Amino acid sequence: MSATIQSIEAVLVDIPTIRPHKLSMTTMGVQTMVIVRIKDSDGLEGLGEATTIGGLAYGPESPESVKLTIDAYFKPQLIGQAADNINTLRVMLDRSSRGNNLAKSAIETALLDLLGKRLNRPLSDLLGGAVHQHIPVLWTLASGDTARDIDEARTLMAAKRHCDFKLKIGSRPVMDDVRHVAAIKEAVGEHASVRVDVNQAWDEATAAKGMAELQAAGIDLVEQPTPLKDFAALARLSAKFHIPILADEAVADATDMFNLAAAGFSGAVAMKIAKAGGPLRVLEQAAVAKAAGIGLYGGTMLEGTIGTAASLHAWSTLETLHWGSEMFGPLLMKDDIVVQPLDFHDNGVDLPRGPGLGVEIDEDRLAEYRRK
Ligand code: MUC
Ligand code: MG
Repeated sequence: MSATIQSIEAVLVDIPTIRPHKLSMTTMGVQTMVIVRIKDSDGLEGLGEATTIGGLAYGPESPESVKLTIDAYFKPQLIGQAADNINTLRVMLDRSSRGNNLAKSAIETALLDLLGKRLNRPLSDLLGGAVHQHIPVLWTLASGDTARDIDEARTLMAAKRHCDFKLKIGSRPVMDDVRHVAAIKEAVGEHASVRVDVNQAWDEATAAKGMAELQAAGIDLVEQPTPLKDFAALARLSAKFHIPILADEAVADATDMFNLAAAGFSGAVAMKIAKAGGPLRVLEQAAVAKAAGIGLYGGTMLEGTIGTAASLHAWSTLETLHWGSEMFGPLLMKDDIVVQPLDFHDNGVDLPRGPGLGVEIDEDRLAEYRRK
């Protein structure tokens, strides 16, 4: 008889960021993770993480609501079930609960980690096997200050920690943002790829003006310039400019990807396990994007090491990540809650080895940062 699910715990963990992280909708000084621990009847444990940005500023699930969803709704359904048939458990959760993809992602990740530990195989093996062991990772410059961003970029380039940068814009008038971006592009030079993330802050007319200016300044990619539900605007803008658009908030899962492509969008997609509902679900989205000729990019919700490792296992199975990844979340936090942090070097990060996620909790530091 296979092992059954014995206990599920969802823990809120607050870790300060290394500097303020300024997005168009909020400025972060702390990151809150929901760490999920699933134990089976053989005493094995699987880890998962659900993380968002700025409480409810980014999307409809907050860390607190994720914990409540897991405690009140998912846990009673999952306890006592066979732990190793993840597809059956996911179908059960999808039938009983609409949406709540962040909470589902944490559960799916923890079940995959548990199965990997049981089989003594890395999570990427459960997804068909890793094609890559080292994933490129850019850095986001978002201090809100141009000179500070340039210093930060130069330090990271010199250390070969990152060679590409994403700039968070959209909270200031468009031409102020364009000047900020152009100054950074000028400072980092032609070999560094500079992209911007507007996080939905522009209307279509402002986006058209902004994209023309950013294209002239040598910027490589414009992420989510317009509101998430306006697929027609994204499609029109993608037809109008050479500079490609990266769809982020607009596309959570495979269905969104299909609908955006069917609306005439061309460009790229920021895949995130949190938006899609887990590593298995995000790879369904990747397949739709690939079929539609949309470029792939490994996106983050600024997860800590557990969520980042889960994402890396998914990205490692894809032949091509056209725009690399942004899996730097653990580096934005002042501390970590795992024993062995991820190895960031040579403008990327290594896929962790070891069974499941390849990540182990540091109980002392978890105790220090868990919400009291
Ligand atoms: C987003 O919208 O892309 C990812 C990197 C970063 O700095 O913010 C996030 C969210
Ligand atoms: Mg984004």
